[in-house]
Amino acid sequence: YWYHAHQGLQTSDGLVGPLIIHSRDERNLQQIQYASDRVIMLSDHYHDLSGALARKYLAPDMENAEPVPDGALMNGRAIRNCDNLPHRRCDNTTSNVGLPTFDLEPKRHHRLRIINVGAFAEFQFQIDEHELAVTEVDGTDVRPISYHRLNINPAQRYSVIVHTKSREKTNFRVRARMITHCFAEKNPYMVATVEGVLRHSSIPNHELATELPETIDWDEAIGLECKDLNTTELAPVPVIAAPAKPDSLVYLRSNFEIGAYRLSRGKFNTSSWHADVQNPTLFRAIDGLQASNTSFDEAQSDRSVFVNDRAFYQPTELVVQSSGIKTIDILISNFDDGNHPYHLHGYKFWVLAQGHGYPPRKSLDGPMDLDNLSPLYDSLDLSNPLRRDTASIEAFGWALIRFVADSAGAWAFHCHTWHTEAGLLMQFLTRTDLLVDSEISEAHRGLCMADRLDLERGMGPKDEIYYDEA
Ligand SMILES: [Cu+2]
Repeated sequence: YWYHAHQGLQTSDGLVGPLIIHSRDERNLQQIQYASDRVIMLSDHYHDLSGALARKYLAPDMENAEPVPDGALMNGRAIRNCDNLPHRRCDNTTSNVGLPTFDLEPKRHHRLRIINVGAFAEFQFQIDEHELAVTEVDGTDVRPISYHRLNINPAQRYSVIVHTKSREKTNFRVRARMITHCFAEKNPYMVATVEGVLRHSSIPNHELATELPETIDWDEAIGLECKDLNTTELAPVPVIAAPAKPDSLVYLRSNFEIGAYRLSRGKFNTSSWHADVQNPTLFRAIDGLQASNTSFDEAQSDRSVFVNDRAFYQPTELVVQSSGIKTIDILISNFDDGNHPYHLHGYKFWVLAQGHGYPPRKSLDGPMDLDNLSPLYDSLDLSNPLRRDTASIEAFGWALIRFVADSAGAWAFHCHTWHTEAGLLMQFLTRTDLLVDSEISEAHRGLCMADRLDLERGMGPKDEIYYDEA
């Protein structure tokens, strides 16, 4: 796992770090035993702070042209030649700081935990002349499958096992390339690949490598499309079958639309999220449930999992409410030309199916319900699908995911990129039967009663600031 800021895109400014939780059962769940355990964080890197970039990104006529990174970092490190950045305050006197360097004992297996902590770019990661056996996906241990290159989208995590076989060489190039085809514009200052060095070395060496070794790249074509690694072959350990049927299917059309003032905003169905910093949905829900406020009554819907548009203002707060333990399917169709790594807070979901175009269904103009989608549902293999918390929907693609809503809270479901700031977020308000007995601490209430301007510091810009520009 990893921790990061969730106010605006402060993640992009470096407020991130790994959070590694060791299972007591790790030695059994991981099917290749390893001698060492390392973290490699990959990140796109912007030479401007997220606040300035977000203001420009969300301005009129930008049509969702996301900020294009200036470079990439491996564990926060990369070397740039300042001669190529004449417009920046930058000099080459610190260019001897060393490359990202990983010393691994020879003739052993080693676990590398790859985390994409960036704001937008998908990476393709590789170590020359070393296969990567994937053994963990977003905290789920899986049976090892080897890849030459690993595609990883923002917020996703993969563990890979590498074997430091004895060879004539000891130093190998580690490459992490951003897939630049998904960038909206050309950035003439961008360096799309960050490179490091893997050293087979049995003695700890505190000197970082300063030169990139000439080692052999894989000869397959490099990836150009932004989409998830094909994970259908990855089988979790232990086996957990998905529930046979959902209690409810939530269909989300994910899209960017240009609205008033020529502002392009991300939408789930007809909703584009705007947080009310002083009145979080969770507080309103707990207070409302405790006061038996009828706007939280399930009786307002004939379904046990429903969009609560009485307690929440649907155009800016799409909240799906449920009580008791419910199995919820989310079918997302992506109607734009960008890739979206969707992340669900608080739960892991089963990735049941992903595809391009529309999901298979009986009637092309029929509703997106279980009956019309029976060709899709009949084709699912529920025996042991991959469980993860961040799955991408490729451009003009779709995905079907399933989770068991058994934990009380207001859980965000959002695209883990700049698009969150454009409104591509909704929430699942789950286990209202337990939430009614929850308590909000005075400290939490006090935090939300702070001055609105203070609370909004670091958040993305509001639409209102653009009205004069439009
Ligand atoms: Cu997105």
